[in-house]
Amino acid sequence: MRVAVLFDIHGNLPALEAVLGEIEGADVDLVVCGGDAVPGPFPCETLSLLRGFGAALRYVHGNGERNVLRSAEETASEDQLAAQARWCAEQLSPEELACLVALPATVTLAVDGLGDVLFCHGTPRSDEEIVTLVTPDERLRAILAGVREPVVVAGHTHSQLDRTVGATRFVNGGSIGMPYEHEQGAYWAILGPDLELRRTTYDAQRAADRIRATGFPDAPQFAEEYVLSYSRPDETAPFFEEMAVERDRAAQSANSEK
Ligand SMILES: [Mn+2]
Repeated sequence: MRVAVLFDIHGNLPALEAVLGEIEGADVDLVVCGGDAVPGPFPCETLSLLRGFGAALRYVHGNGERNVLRSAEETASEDQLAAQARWCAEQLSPEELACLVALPATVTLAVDGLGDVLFCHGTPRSDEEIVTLVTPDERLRAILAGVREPVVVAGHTHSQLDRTVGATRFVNGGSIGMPYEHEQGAYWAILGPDLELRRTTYDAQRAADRIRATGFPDAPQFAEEYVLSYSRPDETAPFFEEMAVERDRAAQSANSEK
């Protein structure tokens, strides 16, 4: 079996359309959406394209889908991310929201040449746990302790990765809609029989115009930061790594106070 891996689309429809064009010729059996298809500028269109794969789609939720669902039930808008999630919740039909509720946290598939592959958004135990290119082996080893699959494919930090600790290969499939990479484009992957980390280019100017024409809160900023320009992984990884270490510290001190 051969699998196309789509993470962190974030409602960037022009980027997704470009990737779908390549999937058509890639002879894949299944498509895995690894979460954070929403929120973003084109939530309905993004979910509709994914659902077009029908029975060939496996979809695990990210923190993004959870945030959209949570914001559908809250009314206060504290910050930009909450406002974006709420706008998406307002665009989606009750039926589309119900589909998001039903999404699993992980999916395991047997892939040609790679064996059992566990797909998750952040890590096997959390859709918001952070792994970056500067995560020390010891921290990654602890995260993967108890995982039986030889390969774990995740997203969440929006930069492609392929590293191995102990017996486990940990891959980040990259982000289609909001990548932190060295070049513009949509980043995704094909699994089977090898791992192919892919980059698909698309017309950034045209995409930015389409995104700006949506009602997504701060659409011009999204277009500027993720389509017309981009941050590099060596710039973002230390920032996210620090956030992860800070969270671990907070969790430990909360535990020791119990
Ligand atoms: Mn994301």
